[in-house]
Amino acid sequence: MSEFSLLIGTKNLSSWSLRPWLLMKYAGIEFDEILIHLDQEDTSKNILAHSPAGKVPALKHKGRVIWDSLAICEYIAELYPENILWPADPLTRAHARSVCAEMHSGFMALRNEMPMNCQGVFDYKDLTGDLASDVDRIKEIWRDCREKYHGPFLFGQFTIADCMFAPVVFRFRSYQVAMDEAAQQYSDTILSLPAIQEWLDGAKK
Ligand SMILES: N[C@@H](CCC(=O)N[C@@H](CS)C(=O)NCC(=O)O)C(=O)O
Repeated sequence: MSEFSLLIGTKNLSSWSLRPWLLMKYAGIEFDEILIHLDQEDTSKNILAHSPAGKVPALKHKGRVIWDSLAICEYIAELYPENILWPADPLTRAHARSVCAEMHSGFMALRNEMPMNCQGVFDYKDLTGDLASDVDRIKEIWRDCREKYHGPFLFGQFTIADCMFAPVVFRFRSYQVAMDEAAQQYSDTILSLPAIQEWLDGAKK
């Protein structure tokens, strides 16, 4: 049994769970997985047995619970500073935190109209209104970050920002969103990660 237990939801669907899961896998931190099946009658009860917030993900460590994807990522980054999970330069780190916060608190149209379904492939639909704005803004973030910090990840090396946007890569793939070169290259970078392939294998089960 490892010192960390990460409570996650159904891998095919749980975009918030993917974020800290990917961070811990990428950083090589061992953890036990507690899988909760979402959209079941007892989902809420099963989550509440571990976490007072009643949502996944949640991290159990040293008898305490840390909930919310971003709080878990911050905690892991603090515990393992040598893994440099945020950019080292303060201004670059502030930029990374800005795009993470933007993802964490925004893009409601994308979340509502393109829910993550890792395995799903859906008909292309014309993007209009708020959904089109969300998709354009995400592509702009990816293009801008990869140009400024020279890729292959958003801030050069892999950081928490890549965890925040990894579920969007699955969404763009499933809903066949038209990609510019930067978005395509960034998506390929994320999809080629062994941890992402491991998550996809789990999503098939
Ligand atoms: N802001 C939260 C969102 C967590 C969240 O909405 N999780 C969903 C699954 S992706 C959930 O727990 N749904 C189960 C339910 O509401 O019963 C975070 O970042 O962790």
